[in-house]
Amino acid sequence: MAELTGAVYNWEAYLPQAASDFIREQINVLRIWAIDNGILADNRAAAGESRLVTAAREALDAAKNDITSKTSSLEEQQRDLEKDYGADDIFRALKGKCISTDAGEYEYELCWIDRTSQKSKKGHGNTNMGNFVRIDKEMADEGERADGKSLGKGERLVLRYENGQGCWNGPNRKTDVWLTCAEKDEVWRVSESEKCVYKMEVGTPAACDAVQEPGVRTKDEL
Ligand code: MAN
Repeated sequence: MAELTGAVYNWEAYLPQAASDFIREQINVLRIWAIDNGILADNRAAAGESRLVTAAREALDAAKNDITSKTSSLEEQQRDLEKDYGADDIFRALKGKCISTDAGEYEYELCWIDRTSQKSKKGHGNTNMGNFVRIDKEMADEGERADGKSLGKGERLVLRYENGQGCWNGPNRKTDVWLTCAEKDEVWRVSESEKCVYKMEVGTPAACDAVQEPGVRTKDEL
């Protein structure tokens, strides 16, 4: 038994915390069962506590840890459910994905439903341009462009990213991410209308269902 326990404890060093807690709990359950059934002697350990009590206490601690970690994962899931992922949760699938574009001194990155950032190409680090807060709709009124990458005219989804890194002598950085229907996810251009207030123009298939416009076919028509 001692040899077996030793082997299992060595294994534990290589396991993630949850797996090692699980194994320890199972060993304690087995130990309690073995003592109850007279297979293992209920010797007193150094602290004067019987093995049965030690095992039961450890099993209780393991169960408490399990409750704590499950409760925090439940809270995380509940916070996630409260987030706005748009009509039909369309942006949920894009969560965690990022797209970026090169623009002079910087590379600009959009991480869907997460954050926007400005990355210095001269090694001056990353600047947070805002954290996702909500999805709005606004009217776009822009002319055609030769490359076809224009927001065009009509109602567009605008993702708001706020409370980014503080601007020297100014507000915290924020970004409005304007979306229009396109075949692939792509950051078309980034502008800074006022100091530290950014606008990203992005083409994405995620905007095709929500926005109907002449020339843009909906999924049903394809
Ligand atoms: C950096 C960049 C710019 C911004 C200035 C403000 O250079 O984030 O976009 O305008 O800081 O000081």
